[in-house]
Amino acid sequence: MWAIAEVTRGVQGADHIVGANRGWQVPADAGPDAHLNYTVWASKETFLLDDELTFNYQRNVHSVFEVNYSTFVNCSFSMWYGNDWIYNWTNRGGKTKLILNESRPYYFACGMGDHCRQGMKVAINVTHNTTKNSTSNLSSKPKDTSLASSHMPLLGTLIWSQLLLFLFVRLLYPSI
Ligand SMILES: [Cu+2]
Repeated sequence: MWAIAEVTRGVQGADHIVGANRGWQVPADAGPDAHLNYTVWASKETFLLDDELTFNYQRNVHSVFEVNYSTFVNCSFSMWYGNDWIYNWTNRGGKTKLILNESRPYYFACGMGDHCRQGMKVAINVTHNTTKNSTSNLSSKPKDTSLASSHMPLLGTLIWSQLLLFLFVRLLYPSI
């Protein structure tokens, strides 16, 4: 049952569109009324294993680089050198879709100009889906305990009556 749920989850993995309808751009370019903030966007999403992550952006204007944590924090990378970023996910068509197939934090940033420093970066944390398993455990547990508790008093009574009988016999016939 658990295995089936996991497989289904993999097939139906949610697609998270970075920045929703605002897409992937320099936050300030979306205008002050948009309040575009990728940290806020990510905090409202739940990223589960095998979900999809989609970046929609203006081609040749922006890029999608996967970086490590310190590079993410400092924006200390250059898209022209391959030693300070993990992977270049930039797609010429302006649409990057990737599958989050590892439960770990992921860090992405744009490598164009100072876009990263301007907040064009996003950190997401992918977790393994355990909610479904824990709820199924919760629903099966009361059934087990109710079954056990309904048998328990009967078993207890039997043991106690045997013990009392034994002690009674010992009292009457101490020589046995
Ligand atoms: Cu950019």
